[in-house]
Amino acid sequence: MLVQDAVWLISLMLMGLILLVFIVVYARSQQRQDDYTPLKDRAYRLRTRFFWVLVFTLIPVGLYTLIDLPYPEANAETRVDHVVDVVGYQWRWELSQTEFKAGETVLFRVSTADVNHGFGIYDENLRLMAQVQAMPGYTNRLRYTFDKPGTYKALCMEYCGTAHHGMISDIQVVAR
Ligand SMILES: [Cu+2]
Repeated sequence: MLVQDAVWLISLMLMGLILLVFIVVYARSQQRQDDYTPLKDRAYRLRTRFFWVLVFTLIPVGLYTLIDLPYPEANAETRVDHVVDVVGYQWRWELSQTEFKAGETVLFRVSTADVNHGFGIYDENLRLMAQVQAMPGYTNRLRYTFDKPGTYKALCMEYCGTAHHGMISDIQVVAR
């Protein structure tokens, strides 16, 4: 398990705990010290409270499943056609592979040999298709599927010195 995943899980659990405290406080706030309410009314009240607890529990769970986190499968190394190592240098990219077939999914493992760079994949019209930060000491993963054939470009997206603009690598995607 990655450190980020563990931190995310712990954060979720803490958020859940805080939510639980809120629910308990809310439920208790309705209580009276000397309660002479008939039993059937109390049972009804309990049912109402139970309903709200359920709603407040289900809303976050529902939202969590609905939210589409960016690059959801970036960390999985399965179901990719190629795993490509990318290293940024002042001022060039080194890719272990630069030719792919259309429709192939590539997992880029991006790092840098010196300073921070930004690894951006652009299509033929220089439209940004995917990007990830290149950081010293880290390997950031970027999963991208090349849908159309053409000459893509890898550009640096983080100003990294005088020849930053020259960090261009071609990525060839040929038709199947
Ligand atoms: Cu750079």
